[in-house]
Amino acid sequence: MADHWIKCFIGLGSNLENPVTQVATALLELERLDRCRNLIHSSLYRSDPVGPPGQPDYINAVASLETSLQPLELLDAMQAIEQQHQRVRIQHWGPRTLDLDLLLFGDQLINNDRLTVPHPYLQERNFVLFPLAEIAPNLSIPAGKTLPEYLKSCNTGTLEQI
Ligand code: A4P
Ligand code: MG
Repeated sequence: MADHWIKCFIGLGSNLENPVTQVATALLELERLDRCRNLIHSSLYRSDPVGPPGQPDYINAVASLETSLQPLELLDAMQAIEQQHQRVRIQHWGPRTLDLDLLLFGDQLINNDRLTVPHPYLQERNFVLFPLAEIAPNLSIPAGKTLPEYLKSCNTGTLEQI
C-alpha cells in the first residue's frame, strides 16, 4: 500500500545555550527525519518567557512537514532530537535547550498519556500563532477556530521577528 502522508506542525523553542543555533540545528534534524518530507519553517522569533520568571528570553519558530509516521512515532523522533540537544527536564515550563511540541497532526484529535493534539496552549501563545501564520495563514484548528480568528485576540507583546 502506498504511504499515506499527513501534514503536521511542530513548535520549536529554546532559551539556553545559544538558542538561535539550537533552533536552527533542530530544523535541520527535523528535515532529515526518515519518512518525513517537505519541511518548511517560519522565521525565528524572540519572546519573553511564559512561566517561571527570571529565565532567559526564548527563541521560537514553527515548522510544517509531511510524514508517513504515526503520531507517537513522530513524537519519539522529536524526543530523540530533544535528547541530542541534551535537554534536561528540571522544571515545568522552566528553561530548556530545546522543546519540540507537536502542534497539529493533520486534522486529528489525539488525547492519550503521551500526546495531546492540537497542543493545548496553541491558541493562546503569540510565539506559536504568529510564526504559524507565516507558513499557514488560513489554517483551521481541528475542533477549534481559524488561525486569523485566534490572531485577532492575541497580543504581539514583546514578540520580535529576527
Ligand atoms: N505531550 C503531550 N502532548 C504533547 C504534544 N502535543 N507535543 C507530552 C509534545 N509533547 C506532548 O513535555 C512533557 C510531556 O508532554 C512529553 O513527555 C509528552 O509525552 P515536556 O516538554 O517535557 O514538558 P514541559 O515542557 O514542562 O511542558 P510543556 O507542556 O511541553 O510545556 P510547553 O507548553 O512546551 O511550554 N515561553 C516562551 N516565550 N517560549 C516558549 O517556547 N515554552 C514553554 C514550555 C514555557 N514558556 C515559553 C516557551
Ligand atoms: Mg514541550
